[in-house]
Amino acid sequence: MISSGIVNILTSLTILSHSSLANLCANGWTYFNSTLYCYKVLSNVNYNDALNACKLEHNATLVSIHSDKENEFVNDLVTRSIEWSSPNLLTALIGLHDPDHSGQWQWTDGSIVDYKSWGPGQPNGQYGKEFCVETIETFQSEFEKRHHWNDIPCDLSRPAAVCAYCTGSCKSNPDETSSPRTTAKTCTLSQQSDESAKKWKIAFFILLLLFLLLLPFVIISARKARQTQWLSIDLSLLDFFTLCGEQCSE
Ligand SMILES: [Ca+2]
Repeated sequence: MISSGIVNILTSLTILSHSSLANLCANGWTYFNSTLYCYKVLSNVNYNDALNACKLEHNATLVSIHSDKENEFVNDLVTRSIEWSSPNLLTALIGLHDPDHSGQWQWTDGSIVDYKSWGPGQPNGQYGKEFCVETIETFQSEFEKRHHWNDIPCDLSRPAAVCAYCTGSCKSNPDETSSPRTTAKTCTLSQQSDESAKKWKIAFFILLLLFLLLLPFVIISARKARQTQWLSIDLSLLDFFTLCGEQCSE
């Protein structure tokens, strides 16, 4: 019983701590704890409109993707956010582009291009004017799905686009004018978030300490209560026989 109580306290504090972190994102944005970024899906936009719309909220930009895990998260978020008749045609703009038309792909947030997930035969630069990128979650079967990127014309409107912003602070601000860009996509919790996490830890240890300090008193009180109960029963029996006297034996 005691161990289950401790587990319940730990579970509650963990849930509260996680919900506290999730609330770091503004309303309508989704937190991803692997990157500490908040993500939001826009609908029916081209590259420039999406970029401007992202920037209006929290100075966000189109998402940069740096791992299979993040790629999967982004595509799943798009699928969950946009109702579309055919999932294989639900595509979303991401922040990869070729602004110089030189074949050197860059992320709009200035982070280094250290991960790619091009589909078969892509980027193909069709008609020599595909300088922006969409991602698409293709379903090979009920149990198999793949995430593919495809270069497209920047003025082409797509069903979705994904914005992202760091919940805390980036390690270094990307220099929009530098070339090539070498900034890693790193996001650390802000000082305010760090302080919040520290407060939760302190509260947890105080509660745990109080629990452990009070535990002996609880056990002693429980034992005393049990002894008092037995004593009361004994005295009641004694009183019963004392008061009844001869009448009870009749
Ligand atoms: Ca293409």
